[in-house]
Amino acid sequence: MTTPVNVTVTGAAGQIGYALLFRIASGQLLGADTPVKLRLLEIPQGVKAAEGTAMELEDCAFPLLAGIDIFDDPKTGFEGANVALLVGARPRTKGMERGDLLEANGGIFGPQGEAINAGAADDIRVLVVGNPANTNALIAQQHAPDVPAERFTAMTRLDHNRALSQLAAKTGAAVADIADLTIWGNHSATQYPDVFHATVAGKPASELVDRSWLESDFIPTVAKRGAAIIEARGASSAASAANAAIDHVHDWVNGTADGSWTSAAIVSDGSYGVPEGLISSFPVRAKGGRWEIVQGLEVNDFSRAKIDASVAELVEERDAVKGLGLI
Ligand code: NAX
Repeated sequence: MTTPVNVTVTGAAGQIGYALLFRIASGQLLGADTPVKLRLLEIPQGVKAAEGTAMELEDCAFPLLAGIDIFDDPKTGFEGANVALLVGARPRTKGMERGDLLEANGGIFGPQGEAINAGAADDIRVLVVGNPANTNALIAQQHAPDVPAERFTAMTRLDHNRALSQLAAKTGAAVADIADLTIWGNHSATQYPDVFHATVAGKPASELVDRSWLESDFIPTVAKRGAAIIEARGASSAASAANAAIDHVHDWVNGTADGSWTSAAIVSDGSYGVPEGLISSFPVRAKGGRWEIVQGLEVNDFSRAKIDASVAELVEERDAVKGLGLI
């Protein structure tokens, strides 16, 4: 049997964790030939529930699941990790200012970055799901100076998938017929879902939908979909978030399909005017286990303004965490 891949999942007892772990253990994250060892990291209050989930994972008798360990200390939780899914985060509670939220999450993602730096495997790949995902990823990355910066990413794949689905519904096409859609910027209400390079069954999407639909329907629907799910379900997106995390890591490790691209928040190299070092969403392809930003796309004035607004928010968040001494 091939050596199992160690996958650390934080927030393992949460609702995304519950939707995620069974899919990882069944082989959907890394492929049907790759055994996995799960390392569940929780806070002490979450350990008992994580133990319950571990019992259920055992009861599935997944052939690819080579072991499950549970931790409440990041130092041990990330030891030997090849893939880390950072899902657990401090949610915003009533009356909490943005600075308090960033500080509380700095207290989580700083030490987790240090633990990754100290103990993870050389090929560690990190996906941050817990919000504010882009800035949490930046904090973790800044605390892991020995890990190549490109190994820290944040999730905008759920936004990407939501955009695919909305565009398919509007044009009457199948999701599989849509290519080259992009989410730019922050995983927040300022994100910019861009259809100007997208095609629907080979036709430019911009010829099939008009500007007013884009502005007053598509963009706000995608950006506010999380709130709409909470309103309808009484709880935030869980299975769709877990699905997007699977898509992100699966593509990162195995490569994106030939031709088309997807969206992921990765460390900027300065492309498209996004300041170097920010973790911002781009059009990306994965090849040989690395994300590459799709280069050379023309950015029209409408897109430029939207990208700039979302990137400005990321700059503000970065400056705020810098000001708080978190990076
Ligand atoms: P839950 O509240 O159900 O679960 C979070 C779990 O994390 C809890 O079990 C908690 O004990 C644990 N936890 C908290 N601090 C921890 C720490 N320091 N170490 C380890 N575990 C810790 O939240 P859930 O619905 O699972 O959502 C998790 C995160 O995903 C939230 O921050 C949420 O905002 C974020 N989301 C991000 C999305 C994205 O597209 N990037 C979409 C879905 C989701 O909203």
